[in-house]
Amino acid sequence: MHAPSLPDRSLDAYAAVTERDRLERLRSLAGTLSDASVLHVNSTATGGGVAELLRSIVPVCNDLGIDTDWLVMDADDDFFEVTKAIHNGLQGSAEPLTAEMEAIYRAVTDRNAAEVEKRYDLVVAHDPQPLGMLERLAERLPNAPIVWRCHVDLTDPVDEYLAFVSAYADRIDHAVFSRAAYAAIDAPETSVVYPSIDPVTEKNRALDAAELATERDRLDPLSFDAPVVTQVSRFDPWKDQFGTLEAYRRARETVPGLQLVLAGGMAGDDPEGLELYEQVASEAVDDPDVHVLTDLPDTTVNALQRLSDVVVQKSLREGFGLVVSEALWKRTPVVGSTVGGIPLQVEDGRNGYLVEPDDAAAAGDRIVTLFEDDERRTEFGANAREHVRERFLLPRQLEDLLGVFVEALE
Ligand code: UPG
Repeated sequence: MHAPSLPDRSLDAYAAVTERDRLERLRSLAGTLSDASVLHVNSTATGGGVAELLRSIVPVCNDLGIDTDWLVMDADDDFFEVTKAIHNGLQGSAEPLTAEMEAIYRAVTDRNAAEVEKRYDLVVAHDPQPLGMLERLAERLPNAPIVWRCHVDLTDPVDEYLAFVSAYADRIDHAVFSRAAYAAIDAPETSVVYPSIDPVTEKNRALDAAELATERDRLDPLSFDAPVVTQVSRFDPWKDQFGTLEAYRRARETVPGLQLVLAGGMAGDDPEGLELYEQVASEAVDDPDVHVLTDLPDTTVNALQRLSDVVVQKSLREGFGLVVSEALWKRTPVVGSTVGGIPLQVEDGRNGYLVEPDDAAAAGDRIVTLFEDDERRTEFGANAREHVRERFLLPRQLEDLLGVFVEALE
């Protein structure tokens, strides 16, 4: 296990975007938790939504006086192949779970659990990767309740994988899902906590004109003088980059000069990423207006989400989809699919449009609708900002999460 290095963060930084009552409630919850030491465990420090959340939650909790650590599992590709199959199985894609896979999973999770030395009062395990650690952790820390936070879309899981996770249910004291519809695992207590974006990070802070100009140059030959539609996603089959390509091709018939950006990274715990990136890049190689970009710095992702005319998130499954709120916060309307957490964020006809996940043609048509009317795009952008301000910023998520911690410790 290793601890990622983290930035300093102060709750005061959120005062401008958070009602005073919420800040007070947060301080009061933190006061209740001031004697507790909390451990978060997940399987990657970079590249992906869970790491993105923990990079903000952990330092702000420490600033609030809650002694909070984040440890990342040490594992190899064999383990991540297994856990990606589990992730895919929970989201509905069946690949048999073999005895060999289970043995790899057990060995790595046991080894990581043995490395936890400090005494914690509460353990928060994220996603399926650390579930195998829970038995040992429960033995070592018998008085520490275990919260399991599930970030995946559990709308239609494969039974075998649901059973795999459910086998750990009696080790979990409190399960946290990103939507009520996902609560398919019968833990003693369950809660729903919507994820959120952090408005003060490099990814989401305001950029001034000079910074935007620098980022425009960095993104050359992409031109923001012509129309741009963007998807920012890990290269992962659930994110459906091929569907977005199809939607772009359709929209381009009506929007002259339309460009498409497919920006993506590879999360450290996702072995499928490189292969899919290569397939997407090769599919796009003959079209100079499709820009497949990898490993962009956060400031560049920020500028890209801000400068694009439309953002697309045509996922086939999506636990929540931080990239949707990231774009909406920057006043960029989103064409998203009606799956998982996307409809919580995209209000059809107010800040973007929703389409069926298998309907690339409809996505293309909605991109066109947004390009037909500049005023509507601006109005949607203003609505988008307010929707995220009210629901999907870090202080709201923290209040919900600390509420779960207080309940788990009661
Ligand atoms: N990102 C980059 N650069 C890239 C690609 C992605 O910085 O090239 C970032 C992106 O800006 C965002 C994060 O990576 O901050 C991706 O998060 P998200 O869109 O939420 O997707 P996942 O990585 O798939 O995250 C998982 C779930 C997702 C959920 C999240 C937190 O699949 O649905 O919102 O966990 O619960």
